[in-house]
Amino acid sequence: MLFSLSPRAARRLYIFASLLLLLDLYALYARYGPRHHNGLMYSINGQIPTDCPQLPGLSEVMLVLKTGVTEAHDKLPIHRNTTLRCIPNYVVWSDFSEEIADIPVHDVLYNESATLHQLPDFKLYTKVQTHGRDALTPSDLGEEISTPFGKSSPGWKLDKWKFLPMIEHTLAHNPAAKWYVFMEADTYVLWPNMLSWLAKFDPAQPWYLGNQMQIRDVVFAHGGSGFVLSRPAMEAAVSLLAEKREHWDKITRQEWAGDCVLGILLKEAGIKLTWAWPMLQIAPPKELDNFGSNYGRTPWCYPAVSFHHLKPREIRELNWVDRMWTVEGAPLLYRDVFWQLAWPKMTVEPAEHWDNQSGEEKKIVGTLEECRKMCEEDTHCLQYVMKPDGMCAIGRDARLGDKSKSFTSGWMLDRIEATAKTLGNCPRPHWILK
Ligand SMILES: *[C@@H]1O[C@H](CO)[C@@H](O)[C@H](O)[C@H]1NC(C)=O
Ligand SMILES: *[C@@H]1O[C@H](CO)[C@@H](O)[C@H](O)[C@H]1NC(C)=O
Ligand SMILES: CC(=O)N[C@H]1CO[C@H](CO)[C@@H](O)[C@@H]1O
Repeated sequence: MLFSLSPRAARRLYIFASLLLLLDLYALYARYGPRHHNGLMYSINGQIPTDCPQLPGLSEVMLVLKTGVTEAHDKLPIHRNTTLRCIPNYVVWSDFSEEIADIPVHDVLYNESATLHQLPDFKLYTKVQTHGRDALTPSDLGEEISTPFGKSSPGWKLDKWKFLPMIEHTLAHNPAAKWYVFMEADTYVLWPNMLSWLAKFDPAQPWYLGNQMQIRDVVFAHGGSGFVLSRPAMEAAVSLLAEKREHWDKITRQEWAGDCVLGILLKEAGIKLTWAWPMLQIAPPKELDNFGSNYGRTPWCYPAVSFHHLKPREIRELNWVDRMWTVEGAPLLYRDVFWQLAWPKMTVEPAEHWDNQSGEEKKIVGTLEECRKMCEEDTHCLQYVMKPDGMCAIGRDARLGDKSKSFTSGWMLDRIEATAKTLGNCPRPHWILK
C-alpha cells in the first residue's frame, strides 16, 4: 500500500531529478591529498553514575550517535550529561576523531576506499584529516541553509557517506548487542520509553523500526528521528554489504540521503520497515500538532520515544521531563508532552515575537484583536498569529511554535483545553508492535 508523501519527502523527490544532473560534475574535480588516520579507540563507557535508574534491557542496547566535525562542538556536549549519562554501551561516529566534552568521537570513514576519499563530497574530510579542525572556515561551520533535499553545506554532503560504514563498524565493534539504536546530535531519545518499547519485540527476529519516509518507491527510516535495528537485521545488512561493497558505494553516490541508502540495503536484505511514527518524531515538541492524526494514528496516547531538530536547551528540557517522570508503570505519552511542555507555555495574553505556526492565512489586518476575532468566528480555530506584514493566519491545530521576531501569537485556551480533555487520559497506552 502506498501512502501520501510528506511535504518534505515530496520536495525531496522533486530535487532528486535535478541532483542527478549534478553528479556528472564529479569528474571535473581534482584529486585530494593523502589521508591521515588517528588510531581508533572505542568507548564502552564503564562508569555509570550511581543515581542512574536501573532500566531493564539497557545493557543489551548499543547506542550509535552520528555527528560531523562541523556540528559536533555545538551539538554534542549537551548529550554528555543527558542522553549518554546512563548508557553503558555507545559509540559516537563522525568524520573526524577527537574528544568533545569527555566524549570520544571516532572517524567512521577512515577505512573507506581511496576512490571515495577523492570524491568532491570528501573535500571537507580530506581537509580536516590533513590540517585538523582549525582548517574549518566560517562557511564550513556556518548556519546550514536547509534546501528541499537537505542542506548544501560540505558537512551535509559528506554525511550520507557515513551510514554504511557506520553499520559495518558498529557491528564489528559490538557484535553482541540485542538492539542497535541510531540517533544524531540533534535527536533526543527517551530511554525509559525506548526500552519498554523494545522489550515488546523478539530481538532474535530482524527488526527495522523507524519513522517512515519515502523517496521514489523506497520506504526507509528517517535518520534524524532515530531508528532501531535488531542484531539479525544488522548482520543481514553487513553481510549483504560485504558481498558487493562497490555496488553499494555506487548507490550512495546516486542517492542524496544516506538513510535512504540504508533503507535500500535493508529492503534488499529482505527486512521490512516497521512504521514507527508517531513514536519516533522528525520534529521537536514545539512543532507537534498536538491533537492531529497521520497515517491513521493520533499521537495522543502513544509513548514519546524520540524527538529531532532539538537545540541543546530543548534537549535539557526533555531530559528533565523524562527524568522527573515517575508515574509507576506508565510511559510518558504525547498527552503528557502536551500537558507538561506545551500547555504551560500557551499563554492567556498573546505572545509577542512568537510564531505559533498557524497555517491558514486569512487576510491583512490592522490589529491583533481583529485577528483574534477571525479565529473566534471559526469554531475550529485553536490559535492565530499576526505576521510582521499584518497577515493574520489561523490554525485548527494546537502547536506551541517558537520565538520569531515581529510575530504575535495567541491561543484559544478554553477550546484547546476542551479538545485536550476529549482526547482523554489514555488508560491504555498505544504501542506500535508490527
Ligand atoms: C557533566 O556533569 C559534570 C558533573 O556535574 C560536570 O563536571 C561536567 O562539566 C558536565 N559536562 C558537560 C559537558 O556539561
Ligand atoms: C577495511 O577495508 C578493507 C577493504 O575494503 C576491508 O577488507 C577491511 O575488512 C576493512 N577493515 C575494517 C576494520 O573495517
Ligand atoms: C506549520 C506551519 O504552518 N508553519 C508556518 C509558520 O509560519 C511560517 C511563517 O509565517 C510559515 O511559513 C509556516 O508555514
